[in-house]
Amino acid sequence: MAQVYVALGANLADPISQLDNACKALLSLAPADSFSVSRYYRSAPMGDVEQPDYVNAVAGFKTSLSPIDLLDALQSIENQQGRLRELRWGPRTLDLDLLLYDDQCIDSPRLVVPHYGMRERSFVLVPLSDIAADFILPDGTALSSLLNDALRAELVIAQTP
Ligand code: ROI
Repeated sequence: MAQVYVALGANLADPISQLDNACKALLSLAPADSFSVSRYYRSAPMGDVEQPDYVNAVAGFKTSLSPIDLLDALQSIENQQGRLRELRWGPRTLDLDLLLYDDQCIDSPRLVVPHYGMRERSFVLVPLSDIAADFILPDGTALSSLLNDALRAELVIAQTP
């Protein structure tokens, strides 16, 4: 079975319940003893669209689904929870992004793994580090160094003594 990590995000229609329900649905794809989920984090929306704050988390589990079958399963959970085809960068009831699938690198029209945005997004890196602090990406980069860079990028040096 493959070890996979999925990012969860929601900012509409009671985001915490959206994440709770998504976790229940994800659990049904996995052996129960392989499933873990990070704490839920409130985060300011990334992007220029004015919208409510998000609640973000990351779940990790083992699955025997292929990457594309897993993507289909994630999209069907999003749809079951009322996700509409919204604006790009707009608010959403539930977003499930496949971040990592074992140490595979996938670059196909429907699926890019590792997920393209995960390296810079603290709302993905921080929850991932809750459940996989020592994680090393397929290209050998340590999660801890990405996290350090992402958090540093949020601050600007005003003066060096
Ligand atoms: N911003 C935050 N903070 N969290 C998200 O999950 C998220 N998802 C998105 C965009 C619109 C990029 N902004 C986000 O899809």
